[in-house]
Amino acid sequence: MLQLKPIPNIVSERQLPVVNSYNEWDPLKEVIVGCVEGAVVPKLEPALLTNTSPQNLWFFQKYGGQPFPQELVEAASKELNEFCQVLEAEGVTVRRPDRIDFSQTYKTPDFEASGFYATMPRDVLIVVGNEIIEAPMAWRSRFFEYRAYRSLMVEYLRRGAKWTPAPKPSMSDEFYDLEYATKPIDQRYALTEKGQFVTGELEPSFDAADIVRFGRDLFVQRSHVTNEIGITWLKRHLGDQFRVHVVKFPDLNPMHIDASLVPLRPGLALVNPARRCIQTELFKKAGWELVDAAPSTLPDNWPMYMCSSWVCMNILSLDPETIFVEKQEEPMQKLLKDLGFKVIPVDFRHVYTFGGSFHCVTCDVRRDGQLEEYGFTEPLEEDELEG
Ligand code: DAV
Repeated sequence: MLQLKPIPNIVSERQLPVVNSYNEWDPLKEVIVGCVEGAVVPKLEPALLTNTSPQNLWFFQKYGGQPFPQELVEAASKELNEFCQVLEAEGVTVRRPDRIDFSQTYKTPDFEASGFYATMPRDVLIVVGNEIIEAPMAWRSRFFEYRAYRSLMVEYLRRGAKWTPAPKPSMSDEFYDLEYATKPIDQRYALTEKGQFVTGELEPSFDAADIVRFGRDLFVQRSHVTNEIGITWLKRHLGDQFRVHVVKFPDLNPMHIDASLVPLRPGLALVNPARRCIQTELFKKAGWELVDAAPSTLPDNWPMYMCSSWVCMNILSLDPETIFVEKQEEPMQKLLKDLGFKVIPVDFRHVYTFGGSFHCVTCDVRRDGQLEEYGFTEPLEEDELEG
């Protein structure tokens, strides 16, 4: 007999579909929180090489294919577990990924790699309405990451959710611009400004964290891991019920949109003052106020191998009035309090080291809300989108 995992008790909740989330702020009911145990440093590969700054290359050269240093894992694990307790104390059902062996080397017809981690469910999973989509990510080390979430996906399927893995790219050498990936960083930056990325258009790819949800309207960025044909897949898959808009930022290198454009409640979003969204007018016309995030208080020497300290704005909303913010990010806390939010501070600096913060380490499976529009009208002017 197949052994099913016990299903958390949800009788006290208003009858919502098990998977139900349309935006980033409706009251949170169930969330997947990533795990850092078993995290393996990816071996250098084309897309990772592009996303790594020269001063961090040594880390991947030294540890690629090996577990992350134990003391980093322990410190981040403690913070993640405490965050889960805080969420549960707020009445949120917390789910965690399965433990799988990321150190195993695998070989497909196109490449060989070892794995990474199940720390950032935001990158691989996105909930749009009642559907949960597995993103076709562009790092070879992430090819099998979905396996850590498979038992959860099957459970959600059994409980009524629509579950769709998007077609994964083969990630053969032809999928990447290998010459671009090995150019010095300043040359790469100059090429990226002209619209060149390490991933080409041979097959669709996107990371779910390059998408941000505002109800009927979703905003997505072209990045080194999200290509145009990937965005086309998403648009066509979601159909007429949703509208997917491509937005641009002055810096096209950051992986993921969730330290650049972060909605807080209807009509109010954070933007990154180091890379404000080029289509600001589009948001203003829709009645949205865009507020600059406050910079991080993180010391310069803090180990950050995979993201910038702007993850200080990578918050998670418990509801439209309450936000989780890193405990030592006092300027961000003050900004949010001044905007009328209740702030729940949680220690998270050691999680930053693994490439993200509250938004990255979560996938909000169920929020209490429904499909709505928040001021954006159709059609959005093409020239607004072109910036
Ligand atoms: O600024 O490095 C981090 C976003 C992680 N999901 C940055 C973007």
